[in-house]
Amino acid sequence: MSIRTRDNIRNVAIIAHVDHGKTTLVDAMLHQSGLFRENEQVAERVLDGLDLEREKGITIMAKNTAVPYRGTTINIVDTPGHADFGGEVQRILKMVDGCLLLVDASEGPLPQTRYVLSNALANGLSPIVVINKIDRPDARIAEVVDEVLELFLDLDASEEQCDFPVLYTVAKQGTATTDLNVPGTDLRPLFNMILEKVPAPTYKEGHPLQLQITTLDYSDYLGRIGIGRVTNGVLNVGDWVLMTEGNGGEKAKVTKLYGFQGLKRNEITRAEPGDIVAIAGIEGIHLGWTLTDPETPKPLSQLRIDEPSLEMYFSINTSPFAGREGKFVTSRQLRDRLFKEIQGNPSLKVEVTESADTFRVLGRGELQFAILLETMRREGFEISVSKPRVLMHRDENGVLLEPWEHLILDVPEEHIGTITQSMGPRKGKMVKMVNHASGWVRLEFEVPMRGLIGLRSLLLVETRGTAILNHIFLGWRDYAGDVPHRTSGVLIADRTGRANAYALQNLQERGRMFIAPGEELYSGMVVGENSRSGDMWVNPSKEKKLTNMRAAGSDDNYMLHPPRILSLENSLEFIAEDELVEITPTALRLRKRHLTEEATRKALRTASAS
Ligand SMILES: Nc1nc2c(ncn2[C@@H]2O[C@H](COP(=O)(O)OP(=O)(O)OP(=O)(O)O)[C@@H](O)[C@H]2O)c(=O)[nH]1
Ligand SMILES: [Mg+2]
Repeated sequence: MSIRTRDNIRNVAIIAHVDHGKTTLVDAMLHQSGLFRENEQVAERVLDGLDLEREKGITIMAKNTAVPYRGTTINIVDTPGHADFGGEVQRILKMVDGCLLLVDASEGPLPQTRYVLSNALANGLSPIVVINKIDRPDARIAEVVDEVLELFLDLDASEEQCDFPVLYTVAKQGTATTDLNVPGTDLRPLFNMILEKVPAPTYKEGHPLQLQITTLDYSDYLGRIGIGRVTNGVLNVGDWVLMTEGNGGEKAKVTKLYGFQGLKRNEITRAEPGDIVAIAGIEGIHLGWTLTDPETPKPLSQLRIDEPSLEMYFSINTSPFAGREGKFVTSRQLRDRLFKEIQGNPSLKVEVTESADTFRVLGRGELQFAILLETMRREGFEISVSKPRVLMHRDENGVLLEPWEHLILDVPEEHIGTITQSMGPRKGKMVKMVNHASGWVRLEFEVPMRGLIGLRSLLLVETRGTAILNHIFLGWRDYAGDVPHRTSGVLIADRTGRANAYALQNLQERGRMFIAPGEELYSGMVVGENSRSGDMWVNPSKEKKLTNMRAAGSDDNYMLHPPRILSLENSLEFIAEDELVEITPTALRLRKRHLTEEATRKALRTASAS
């Protein structure tokens, strides 16, 4: 079979560490390709279309788009930069023939840069290096280019890969240049570089169909959608295909096929080699499966999906306030929602448990869980969840292993001492320290994943908001021993009632309160953090004794500290093993698993006896 090339197509992925400007660059590419009308209003970072993506300013799901340039279709895949979504990048790279490796001109390569680059190199891609944000006053362009080269060498890139082309960009202004002495005026140098350096797709003439599903999407209207690239062969609407992972598989008829153009998906009737397409209407379509010819099946090699490293238990809301604030409160609804989630989100796993009300959810990181929970509460769910727990396993010799992470911390010099002190009990080992001679240092640690839980909030306090934390999965290594979690106890409401200022004024001497006067409480609800260790059951609705002299509360001036409001992520980090976060569309409450002091004590006794 002779090899053919589709000269008028380029398939390229944009990869980088979180926030280095991928989505902004795609924005500019879309704008400059003439896809939008002159006066069309287009949102900034338009591809980050999910509500949570816009609010958090991060990309959660990879997205496909395509722009025309000088008679060529450039298919672009924007990928998420956050480590929790790294698995997605790994698969996306199977769809493309080249990639843009973006690096922030000031931050330089960070852990996720390393991760995405190593995956690109492993797929045999020769990245184009894009040094972005060269407009930053603290840009250190030449140094960053050197650091990128070092990273390539460190990752055993081939000579050809190390000889990468470099572009300098300001994605925000939509400019690129190959020469720092000549300021960019638009993105033409980038488009030209893509045409020149990214190989056009090739295929074997006459080869049977091969199309591997590398991302999934879901729409209420179309159901499950599989996205992938035609590697070989042709796919027509109406064709019967075999969907297979290797041996066996199922036959299916392709009824709906879409191509990408700008932000739209257009219905098409035929897809050819090199095309990236979306397929709807096949219920059982699976990630990683190849769609191939039923007569001469030629499945592509299997996709590797990173194993989950965290588990959490999701249950229906069992607090006394259950059903007050949400629309979806039954275990059936929770179950259906979770199983629908894994249809489009392969990096999560859901398992049933002995209790019909509780599901075990496995994933890659806390952010991933927080995003799912936030999405669900907005849809109207009430859920209670346990503390995320790091998974461990034993190797073939019975040695206990746990996930370790590579942590990079950028902080002002004066905080080195505080940081090393915080890392000790968390079993972090410093492996590198670089002084940028700018007053800032970069500290690198290897630390068990358990030691990272709660670290971000702690360091932000200790370094007065300056610390920048980045981490990435390192591998399964020996169990590091005990890592202390929260050392303080909590204050817990001992009865149902309404918090009042008089009671809170007294309680705030014992710790930091999470609630304000007027808030409704139930027995077992966590209302504050105890400044000492150990839990304390308290009465936040205790009324002031009425005296003959004047009515209670009327003209008292209470000096209350503002309550500490925990975000969802903070709540997940904060709770202890015997506590839960109650999540409803309008409230986040912390609670004890058992709602009375007696039951909590009893559970503790049973646990320590067993
Ligand atoms: N100064 C400056 N800021 C930029 C530039 N490009 C992007 N930014 C800003 O950097 C931030 C992150 O940009 P995004 O495009 O969301 O980054 P991303 O790489 O898509 O982030 P994730 O998808 O979450 O990994 C935004 O606030 C952008 O406005 C640039 O060239 N110069
Ligand atoms: Mg993005």
